[in-house]
Amino acid sequence: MEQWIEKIEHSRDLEELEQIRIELFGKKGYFAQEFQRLKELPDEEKPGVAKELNSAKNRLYELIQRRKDLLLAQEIQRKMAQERLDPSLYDPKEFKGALHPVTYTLDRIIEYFLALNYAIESGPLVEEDFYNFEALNLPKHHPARDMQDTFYFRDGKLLRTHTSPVQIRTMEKQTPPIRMISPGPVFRRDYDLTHTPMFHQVEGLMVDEKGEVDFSNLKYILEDFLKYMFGDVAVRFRPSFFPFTEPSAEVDISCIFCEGRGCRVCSQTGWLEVLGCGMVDPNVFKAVGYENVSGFAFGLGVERFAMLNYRIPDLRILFEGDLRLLEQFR
Ligand code: 2U9
Repeated sequence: MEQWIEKIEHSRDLEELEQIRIELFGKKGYFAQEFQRLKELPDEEKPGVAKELNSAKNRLYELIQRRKDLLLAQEIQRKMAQERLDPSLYDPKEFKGALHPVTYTLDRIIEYFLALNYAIESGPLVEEDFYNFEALNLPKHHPARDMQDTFYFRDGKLLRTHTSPVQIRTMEKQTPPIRMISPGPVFRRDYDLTHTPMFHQVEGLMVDEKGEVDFSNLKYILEDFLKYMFGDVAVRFRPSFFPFTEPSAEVDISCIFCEGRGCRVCSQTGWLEVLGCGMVDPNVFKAVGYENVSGFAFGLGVERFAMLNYRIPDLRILFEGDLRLLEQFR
């Protein structure tokens, strides 16, 4: 008896304790054998020995249970120290989950363009230099390539820095007219308060016979789209430059926080930049073998739209995986 108690108290882990339990209570274990031997005893001794055996059995059983609880607690402690398990995580029975605000925003953007019969296209995240840069009027050593820092693989492939390669691939496969958007993740070597190495873009492209698509079409669509997304806002186009569009523009909406009066979010300007756009550069059409066409293109960052739409003050909140964010989107 004392031996068994000692063995139990000195067991170092749950596995060792389980071995002891089997030795004691298993089919061929200590108690099974002792109860077998009971049969051979003279009848008058049987009740006394049986009583003793039963009480020893109960005591050892109790000790094993207590030791098991202790070892389990120690194991959890050790695992928590090792794995940095967060014991404050939500109880899945209480929290049913929700879609991420970026998903809601993406869905809403896609909904708008689906209603206008735009096709939704997608493509590889690991891209070739040609589709990500060359075909977009960004030849090697072009200074504009420095505008975005790129994740390169050793074989020369790269993580796409925009979804524009999807438009190139679509134009290669199809003939005009083209009316499409390309939503999806993009990657840039950038990490600070307002940039993350991965974010989501939606880009759009419309191509038809020369003269059929012009800047006024682009202006109309984007103004309508921005009012659909942000409500009753003013929209303005500012001249800008992108290698893949000419002419190019950046698009602002009147600040949704101060209604254009000037505040911290809009840096007292009354305007928030939300889009880039322009007429597709002839060199881009040349790269895909298109002739006698014209087209417009635009691009936007989905995280930025989500932050403005849901008044999320800090980009990092979207990437932390804190369920308290999702709880607000059920
Ligand atoms: C093809 C031809 C032209 C896509 C365009 C922008 C302007 C633009 C930025 C918005 C915020 C990127 O996510 S962001 O940082 N985009 O300003 N994008 S025109 O032009 C194209 C694309 C594909 C074949």
